[in-house]
Amino acid sequence: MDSEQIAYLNQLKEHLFHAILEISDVIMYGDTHHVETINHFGDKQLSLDVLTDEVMFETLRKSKVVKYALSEEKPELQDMGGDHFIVSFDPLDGSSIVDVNWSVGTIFCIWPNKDKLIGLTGRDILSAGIAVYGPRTTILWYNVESGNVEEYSIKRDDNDKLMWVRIKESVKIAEKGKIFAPANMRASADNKAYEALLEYWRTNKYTLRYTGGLVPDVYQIFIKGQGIFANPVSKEAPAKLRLLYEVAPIAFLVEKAGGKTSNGSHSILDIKVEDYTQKSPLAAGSKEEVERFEKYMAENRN
Ligand code: FDP
Repeated sequence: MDSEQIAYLNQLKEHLFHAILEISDVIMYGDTHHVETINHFGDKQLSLDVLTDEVMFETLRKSKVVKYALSEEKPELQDMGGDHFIVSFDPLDGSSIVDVNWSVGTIFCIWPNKDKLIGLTGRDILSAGIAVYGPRTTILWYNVESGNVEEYSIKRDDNDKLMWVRIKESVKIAEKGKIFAPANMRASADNKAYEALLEYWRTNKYTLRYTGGLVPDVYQIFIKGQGIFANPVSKEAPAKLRLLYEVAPIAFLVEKAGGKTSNGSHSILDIKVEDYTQKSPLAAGSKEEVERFEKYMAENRN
């Protein structure tokens, strides 16, 4: 990227980070119901999914550097009026666990503006970020200048204003690690490879760390610096995770942090975008753990 593009990207980063503060506020004080409701005064109350989606689109419009944006909620190109980037995002991942007050997140992915995303792969991604709304709101972000995945947290400045502070300069994922997050476990009923892999993790005394929220379930791998998140599929339990809004940005960050990703046979970053609602299996984390995942999937194809 040339210095002009980097400056535009940094401008976009500022806006996106601000959106995360706004979304954090919406989650903290917003309505956690999934359906549109009418409040006491007859006002229409929007679901958190819709509210957070609006925060993101509004932010991207204001940034003035984004040509198109699309989200899990609105999976078609929306014109944002700028020139330089296309942004795909999931404004609120984990909407089925927000009501029980578990950690949820936002995922965003910045692509070059080539008028569309069809035909691109994860190798074209310029940068990406994931924000987790837990006891603290934090962000993982890929810094194009340093080539590092960084972690940011919120602090208050002397005037009590919220600001972002970088708390880790370079997040790295080790080659192996005995933490596992087994998503879509129902697939193991008719996917023998997954059943065998679960048995491997159990008998080798891996530590189970799974919440059912993709963002916290993946985020832990960056912070603990090891482990595997696996979301294999089966005939009875097909893919649910979406390539553009979840799988590709997460894979980009994992691989930039030194980890590995797979759809069962190759890196997620080599999957070509064919449509804006495409789904994919996902394994991500420590290199050796993801290699084992691939080996099991290859040996036990059913
Ligand atoms: P949710 O439906 O709660 O928004 O992709 C969405 C997601 O959550 C992921 O965060 C999570 O990993 C996955 O779905 C969980 O799916 P299941 O509840 O079907 O296991």
